[in-house]
Amino acid sequence: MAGRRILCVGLTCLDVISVVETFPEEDSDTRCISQRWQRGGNASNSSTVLVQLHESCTLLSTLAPGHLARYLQADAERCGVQLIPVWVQGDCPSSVVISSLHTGSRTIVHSGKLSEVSAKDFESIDLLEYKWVHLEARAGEEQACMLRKVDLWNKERPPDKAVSTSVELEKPHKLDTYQLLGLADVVFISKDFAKHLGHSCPQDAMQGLKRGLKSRASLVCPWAEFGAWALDPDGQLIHSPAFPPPCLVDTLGAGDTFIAGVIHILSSGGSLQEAITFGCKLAGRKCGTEGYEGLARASRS
Ligand SMILES: Nc1ncnc2c1ncn2[C@@H]1O[C@H](COP(=O)(O)OP(=O)(O)O)[C@@H](O)[C@H]1O
Ligand SMILES: *[C@@H]1O[C@H](CO)[C@@H](O)[C@H](O)[C@H]1NC(C)=O
Ligand SMILES: CC(=O)N[C@H]1CO[C@H](CO)[C@@H](O)[C@@H]1O
Repeated sequence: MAGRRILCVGLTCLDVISVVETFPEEDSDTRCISQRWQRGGNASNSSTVLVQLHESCTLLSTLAPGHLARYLQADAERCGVQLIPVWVQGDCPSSVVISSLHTGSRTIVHSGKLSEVSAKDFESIDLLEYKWVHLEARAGEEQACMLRKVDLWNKERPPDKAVSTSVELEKPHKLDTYQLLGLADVVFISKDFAKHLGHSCPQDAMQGLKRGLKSRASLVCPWAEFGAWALDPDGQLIHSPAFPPPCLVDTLGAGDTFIAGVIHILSSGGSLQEAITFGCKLAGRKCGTEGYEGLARASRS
């Protein structure tokens, strides 16, 4: 089947970002320079980037009915992301961000919280439509079931119908997500996650985690301005340098952009070395612009 899709499972939230000259004093009354509303969340951000790379992308997220959900759905539609809501009770997650130009600080206040997409919600997905399933690790037990389901599904299909899986492990305090390490074809681990496990460099993290992977899985570890490291299915360590933009503008969401770039290349048959190099180029380009404008022009070569 032509044009199989990529499915991302994770959080969709609203970020309201007010840019101020200097951080306000408590109990004062000031104006900001600019304010923007953004659909955020890691899986949500990666979906936005995947669509720019001309992938058909579906985002499966929990939402609570109300005006925030309406905004998030409209924004996904505007960006070409097919958002499939799992309706639950509660308040959609949102964040108020005060971004100070003077110091570069970002002060963030979170609100709202919803239950996570469950294995049962995942049952509604017709895997025939997909070539790749990416999970933002948030609910270990439930997501382990999803990955096992894809594995079973693959065993009953010819290889050209197989669905690949990836997972991003990045919240060190969510210990139950550690089990996902051994269940996906590609595992992304963030610098924070690696450091939390006591690894001070990506090479150590790879060495320490490789025994937990499933057979012929890959491990990918982006490390900010140092680029990214990875272990390929044969256990070879590979590296791509970072590609810093002429001027650093906005590094928020660089990790989500990197992941989208890697999935894009791997899901169209590229090698892991090509994938992490492309991911670093795309993320570097992202760091040179506000938001995700113009990413698609990043070249693959
Ligand atoms: N300062 C930077 N200069 C160039 N590239 C960067 C920079 N910061 C991040 N990147 C790119 O983004 C990728 C992801 O960076 P990372 O720090 O892991 O993201 P995040 O901060 O979103 O978790 C890196 O592998 C690198 O390619
Ligand atoms: C999502 O992307 C936006 C735009 O770049 C960014 O401001 C936000 O921090 C990102 N969210 C996450 C969770 O990384
Ligand atoms: C909401 C959320 O999980 N945000 C995370 C997205 O990813 C970056 C790093 O990759 C984390 O620092 C954020 O906490």
